Amino acid sequence: MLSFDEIQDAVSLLMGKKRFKHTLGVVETATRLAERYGVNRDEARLAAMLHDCAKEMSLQDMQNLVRGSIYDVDDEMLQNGALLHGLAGMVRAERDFAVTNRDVLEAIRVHTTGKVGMSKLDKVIFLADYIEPNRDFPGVDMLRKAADEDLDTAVLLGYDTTLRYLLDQQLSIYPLTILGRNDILRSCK
Ligand code: DGI
Ligand code: FE
Ligand code: FE
Ligand code: FE
Repeated sequence: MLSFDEIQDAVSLLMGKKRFKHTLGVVETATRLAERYGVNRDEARLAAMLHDCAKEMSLQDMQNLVRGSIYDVDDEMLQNGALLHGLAGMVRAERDFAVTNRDVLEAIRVHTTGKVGMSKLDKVIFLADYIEPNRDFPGVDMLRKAADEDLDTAVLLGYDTTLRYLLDQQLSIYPLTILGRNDILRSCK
């Protein structure tokens, strides 16, 4: 069994300085949100530490990593590292970091798109990734404030920020991003 500090040291070698700093920010924010919303703190810390562990792999390495995983991957996800690094990170967390907790692995897997029926842990990681202290984009302060008040409302606001960004950049919207957004919208009503 690797200790959290051993995992942290290994993760620091898998990414550049900036992304590692982001990762530590996600750990800090996820821990705080976990306490606020009654999520297991150690699970949140571990998922946060590993959430981007595959982000700096080449697309081809990510593709090789997810080959043979039980999750079927469609072509859009397979061709886009921004979409694939969650699943690749999950496989890496399980294979190279011996993570066995399914809830932790799932939070890593879905941290970019979310999904229909997110757990509280999934939401905490999704949101922490968005609002950690090193993030700076228009609207981040509103999102931080929302995250202190209501988890679902903040996740919805995160989705809507992503969707606006994707539209502005004329990027493809992955269907699960829409399904996840509509699902959390229903929870907010
Ligand atoms: O890995 P991080 O940069 O910390 O954050 P992330 O895992 O949330 O990834 C954000 C990136 O993913 C950002 O460039 C937008 C992209 N993304 C999120 N949802 C979608 C998406 N890209 C496309 N094409 N479609 C989506 O639905
Ligand atoms: Fe990510
Ligand atoms: Fe995110
Ligand atoms: Fe991230």
